[in-house]
Amino acid sequence: MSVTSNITRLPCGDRVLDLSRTHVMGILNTTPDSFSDGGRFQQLDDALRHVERMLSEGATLIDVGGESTRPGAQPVSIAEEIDRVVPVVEAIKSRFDTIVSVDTSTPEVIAGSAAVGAGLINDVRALQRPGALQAAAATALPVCLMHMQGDPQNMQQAPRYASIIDEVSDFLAERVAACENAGIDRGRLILDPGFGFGKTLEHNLQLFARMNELRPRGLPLLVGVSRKSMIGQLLGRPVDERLAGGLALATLAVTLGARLIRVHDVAASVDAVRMAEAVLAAGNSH
Ligand code: 8Y4
Repeated sequence: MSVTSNITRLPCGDRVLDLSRTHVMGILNTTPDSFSDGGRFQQLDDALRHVERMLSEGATLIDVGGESTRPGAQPVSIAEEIDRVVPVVEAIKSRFDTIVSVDTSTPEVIAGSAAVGAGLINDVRALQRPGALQAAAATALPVCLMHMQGDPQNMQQAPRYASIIDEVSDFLAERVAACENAGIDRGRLILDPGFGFGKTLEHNLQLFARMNELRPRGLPLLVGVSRKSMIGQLLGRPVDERLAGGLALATLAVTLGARLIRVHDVAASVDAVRMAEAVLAAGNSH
C-alpha cells in the first residue's frame, strides 16, 4: 500500500468520475478558424453536434478551450476568452448529461465556467496565473495540473532538462503544495506530464515511458498526445495521419496507469482503451 491513498471517486460538480477505470476526454475546439465563419449561432450549433457525436462515441468528459496553446499562437483577451468558452459550457450543460472540462488559465474564465456548470478545470499553466489558485479553490472543482517548460511563445525553442522525470515531478509536487496551501484538497487534483509542452521528441518518449514514476505518486494521471508532433516526428506523418500512432500511445498510457486520455478521435480511442483495460483486468484476476 502506498503512502498516498489512490483516489477512485472524483466529484466533478453534478457528476462523479469513477477513477477505477480510464476515461476518454473528447476535445472540442472553439478557437475560431477563418474557413468556418458561419456566425455565432452556426459555430455553437456545430460545437453541440460535435459534442453529441463524441458522447455517443463514449467520451465521459468534453474539454472546452478558447485559447490556442500552439507554439507561437496569439494570446486572447480575457473578454474574448470568456465570450468563446462560457456560452459553450452553458449550452453543453443545458443539453447533455456530461462533465465539461474547461481548458483555461484565466481566473475569470474559471469562475464564469464554474457558475454555468463546468465540472473540471484543465490548466496547462497549473494555476500559476495571478488569482488562478484562488479562483479554482472557490469553485470546489477538480483541477488538472499540467507541466510546461517555458510558455507557448518560446517553449519549443530549446527545451533542456537534467532529468526530465525529476524536473516534471518537482514542478508538479510544488504545484500540488501550492494548491493545498490555497485550500484545494489533493483529492481534487489530477497530474499531467504535458506532452509537447517544452519537450523534444526524446523528452516526450522518456517521460511517456516513465509516467508511472511521476511524483507525487497516487494522484490520477491525464495524458494528452492526440495528433501531437511527437507522433508526427517519430513516424513522419502529417497531423491528419496520426491516428494509429495516437492509439498505440493511448493503449500504452492505459497500461502505465493513466486514468484520463484527452483525444480528438473519440470512437477509435474508446475502443483502444477498452481493449487495453480488458487485458489488464484479465491479468489481474487469475
Ligand atoms: C494537433 C492537434 C497537434 C492539437 C497538436 C495539438 C494538452 C492540454 C492541450 C495536454 C492537458 C494540443 C489544452 C495542445 N494539450 N491539456 N491541452 N494535457 N491537460 N495540440 O496534453 O492538443 S492543447
